[in-house]
Amino acid sequence: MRNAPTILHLDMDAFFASVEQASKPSLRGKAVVVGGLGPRGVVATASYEARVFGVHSAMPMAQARRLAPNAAYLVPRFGLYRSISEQVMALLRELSPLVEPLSLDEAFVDLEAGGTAWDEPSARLAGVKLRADIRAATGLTGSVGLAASKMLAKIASEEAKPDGLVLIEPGTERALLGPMSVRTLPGVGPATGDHLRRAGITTVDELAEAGEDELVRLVGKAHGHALYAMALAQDERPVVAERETKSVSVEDTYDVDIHDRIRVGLEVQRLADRCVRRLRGAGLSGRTIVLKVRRYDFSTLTRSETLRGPTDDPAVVREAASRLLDSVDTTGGVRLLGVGVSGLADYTQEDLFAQAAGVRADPAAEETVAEPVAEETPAERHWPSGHDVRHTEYGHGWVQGSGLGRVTVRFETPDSEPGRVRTFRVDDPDLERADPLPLVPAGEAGGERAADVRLEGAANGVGAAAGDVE
Ligand code: TTP
Ligand code: MG
Ligand code: MG
Repeated sequence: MRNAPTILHLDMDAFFASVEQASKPSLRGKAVVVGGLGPRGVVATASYEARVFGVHSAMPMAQARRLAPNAAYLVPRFGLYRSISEQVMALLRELSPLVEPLSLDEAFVDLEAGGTAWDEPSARLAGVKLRADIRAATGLTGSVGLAASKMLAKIASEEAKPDGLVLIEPGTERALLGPMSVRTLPGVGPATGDHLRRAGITTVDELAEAGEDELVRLVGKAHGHALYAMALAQDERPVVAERETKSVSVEDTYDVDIHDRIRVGLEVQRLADRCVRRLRGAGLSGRTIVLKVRRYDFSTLTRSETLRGPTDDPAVVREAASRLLDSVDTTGGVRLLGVGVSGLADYTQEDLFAQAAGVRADPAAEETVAEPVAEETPAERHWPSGHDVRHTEYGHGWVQGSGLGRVTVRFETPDSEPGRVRTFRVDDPDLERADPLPLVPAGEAGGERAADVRLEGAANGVGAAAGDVE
């Protein structure tokens, strides 16, 4: 492991909800919940103001509404979140060529590889400057962790939340991790946590004391070794810019076309298992399950389904693959079948024991992202809560709610004062859907990019003073 805290982990704070607050002045400082508003909708995220009431990601929306009846409830705007994410990732790439995005709002950066930092003061300064740059470019806050390994950098950014920076000095890792819950470690989800607790292990120190052999006995060979290394704060994983492997897949061509539907189903199950063995062998998991079918006439089609989180659970992949098969007509016979997994991630992100035992860690993890809209009224479909609109007379606004033939709009923009609300008929010809406005007006973005923070200062030791910022 390196001896300077030059691995940076960034994670944006309450990302979707913060974007909504930045674009809607009337929601700043308020409880905001973003997610599926349909009957089976779940919370994607909640603003920190809403978390006070106990609302959190993956919670059924109905439960969130009971806990925080006065919060603003909004439908996600993925296109906007993706564009903000690209702005943030571009700032990270200014720091180093080695940027490893984990999701829209999260990435590792190897500052040393970029020549941006080489010791504690320069690393801290880079983190401070990055947070200021992100704020200037997007108006949003992100939390930064700095450490000598990926695992600790991620733990540090979690500790820093919200809107903070935490640097873990090399050499202090074990003392810091020791009293923490085993759940702090990557890959230790609720199921592994419970399993370890029944064996009398709740803290990282207790994990280390249990010893490698005992951990292997408890959670299996691969996971036991990994768990023990993590307990000792050993993590040598490098930051990798692009994954060389984009997907893992297996396929079989049949000498004789298969006609029997049951046989096709069994083949798909077998391929799913083989694909998962390969996936696990590479230490990966993935979010998107792909089924490939070549029919008797050589027409080839692929069907895919994206899960809420990455998996390497054979049962989950098998089920997804057979759901996909349900939508394919194979009556004329099948020449080739394939199952693949893409959208790859390190498999330690999931619950290790749940995978090992074939237990489902989190039922929501297998739910598809698609939101059922069947029970929404046509008005709600056309005027989704939170989406932007434009009125010929009143200008730019967003949908606060709709129903009973009416749509309520609040007229405000990211750089205006909180605006006022007006109600229209859903078919008002003066009202139309609009694209989101930039969160920071063009021209201002980046205008005040951390001018007062100079990286060169770090080399002279001056930069260490920046540590007081946090
Ligand atoms: P997170 O970074 O896990 O959460 P967050 O940014 O909302 O809050 P914080 O990091 O401050 O704790 O996820 C990033 C975004 O991903 C989140 O804003 C919404 C989305 N998301 C989901 O859609 N479903 C989920 O279950 C989770 C965890 C996140
Ligand atoms: Mg986040
Ligand atoms: Mg995140």
